[in-house]
Amino acid sequence: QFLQNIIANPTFVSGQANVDFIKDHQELFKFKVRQDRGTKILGFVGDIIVNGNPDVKGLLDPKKELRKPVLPKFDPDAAYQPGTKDKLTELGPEGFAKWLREDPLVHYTDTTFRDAHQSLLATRMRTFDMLKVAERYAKMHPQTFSMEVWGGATFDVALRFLHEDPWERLAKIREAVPNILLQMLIRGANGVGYKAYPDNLTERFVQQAWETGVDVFRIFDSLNWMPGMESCINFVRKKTKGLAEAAICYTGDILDPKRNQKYSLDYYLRLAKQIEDAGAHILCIKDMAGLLKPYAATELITALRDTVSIPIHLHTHDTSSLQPATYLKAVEAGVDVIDVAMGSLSGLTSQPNFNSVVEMFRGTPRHREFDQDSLNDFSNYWETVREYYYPFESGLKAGTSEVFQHEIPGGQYSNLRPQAAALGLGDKFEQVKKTFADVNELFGDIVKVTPSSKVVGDMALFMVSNNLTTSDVLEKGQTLSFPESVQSLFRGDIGQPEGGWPRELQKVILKDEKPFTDRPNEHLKPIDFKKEMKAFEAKFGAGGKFTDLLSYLLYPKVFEQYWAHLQEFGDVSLVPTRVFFYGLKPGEETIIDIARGKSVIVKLRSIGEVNDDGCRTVFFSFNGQTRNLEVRDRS
Ligand code: 3PY
Ligand code: ZN
Repeated sequence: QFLQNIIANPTFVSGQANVDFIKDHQELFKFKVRQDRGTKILGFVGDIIVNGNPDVKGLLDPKKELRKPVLPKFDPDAAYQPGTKDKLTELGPEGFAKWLREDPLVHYTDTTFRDAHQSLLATRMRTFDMLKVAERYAKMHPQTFSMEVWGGATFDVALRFLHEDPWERLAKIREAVPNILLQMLIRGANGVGYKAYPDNLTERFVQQAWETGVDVFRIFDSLNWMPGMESCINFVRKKTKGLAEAAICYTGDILDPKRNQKYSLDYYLRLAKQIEDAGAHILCIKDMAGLLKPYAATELITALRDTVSIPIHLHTHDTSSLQPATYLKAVEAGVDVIDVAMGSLSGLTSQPNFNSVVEMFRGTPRHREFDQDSLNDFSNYWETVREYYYPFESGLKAGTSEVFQHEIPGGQYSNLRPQAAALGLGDKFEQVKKTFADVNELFGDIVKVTPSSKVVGDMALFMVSNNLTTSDVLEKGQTLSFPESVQSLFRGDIGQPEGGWPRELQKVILKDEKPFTDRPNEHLKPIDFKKEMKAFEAKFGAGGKFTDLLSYLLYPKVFEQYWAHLQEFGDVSLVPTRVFFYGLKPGEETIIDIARGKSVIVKLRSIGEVNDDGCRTVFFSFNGQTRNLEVRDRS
């Protein structure tokens, strides 16, 4: 420990240690009491019992009953059947894409582990609940095209709120699912963040994601700006043997003369060709808000199949509840893969219902067979598990055609409401949605998806909080101080929209600052990984993992907090979800698998009164032995 303290000391690391170094730095003799895994986890459980999980504070329903989920049936001894992952290994990315384009049956991507919960439950689904069923799923449904399991908001949320390592999540899912393609969503030059990152950071990130388990990289740019996607497509081609799936984000309505001036069929076809020319193996139509209506899908997919020779993957959100019809038309028009979510995590702002969409095609030439009883088993499992996440539900009860007006992406909807509530605008959510549409018009009708959609949301909240109309913004703009994200958008930090930014508004927002129109990443210094690793180890201890370094470089503050939590409580992803969010009641017990083949049984006996030091004694039985813990009461 003494040596570790020395090599982690900033004075020592900077090479400025002199002969009095040890004398002057008495903190070098401060040793942390080493705690075993079980004790650390017990500390976490004790803290949740006394103080609650801050993530669900104020959102609890004391009457809520939580049932135990029933695991779907499977044969644990059965071998994994070969699936799309094996096909990719056999054919390579080019051969695989050709095979996919020619396969007559429709393929399915299951988004349950990523977009479904991002869009319904504020991205809070924990690795714990996924791992309970991942192997079962891979064994029961090997004909699935891919499982979307990573990227988008999950990276940030795993570290920030769930105190989990996203890389570990991916590695564990890969181990449980060796036969089906694993898919991630990457925001092009913005990686899994909300801003541009140096190119070499994105390159190493892509390489590491492939090595840890990602096969399909769905790449998009939040303004459909090709330069924001091209480098990422190249990184996938150069650094992996996986599939570069580049996406066009769908907005407006190609069949509505009022909405198809800018975002016309020709616009989409032109982009599709550019994407194919950039080297993508698969083209995705990413309908993030669920705006692609059924007859528009017929036109779009038919024309795309004639324009490009790569396979086409369709993604949508069922916010309006029309989207199964869109899938019907898209499949008729020859789309190759569609995105669906397990029944009980489908619909509304999530993807259409996997179980039901499969049935829609039964008896037709493009039907792909799935064991429906088993799909329903999985749906029942998720229905029970979903209840554990009730504080994160968005409150949307039924499909809404309002989405065709506000165009809020499904993945953003479940976050915008709490964001509005946090600003005291909870009862003005209707106005926020309407203002979201006004801001879009003000900004020149842009593509809205993370991160551009977040900026539109920030501006809408800013205007509603300050009682501003769009004309107020234009007239009084010089005296307003706009949210930082809005200034950044108009500066060009996340790229360029079709047709450029409205000039007058850009001037109002940026004042005297000059915008740029080239790739924002060109303005960023490349990362010196050797130097960064040295600094990382000086800060967090020797033997740093490269994946941790990447997490730190992407989200420095969030990683620091995650790291501190890890040191104090250990790997809390192993704690069952019910205990993670709600703790234990006196008399309740839980089993925690703290390592492979090693479990501890924790039972809460009672909680003491607050003592003079502001602590409570929590009385546990731990593997049958009495263990008392002093926990500071911060409530
Ligand atoms: C994300 O970027 O997280 C999205 O899901 C965009 O749709
Ligand atoms: Zn989505």
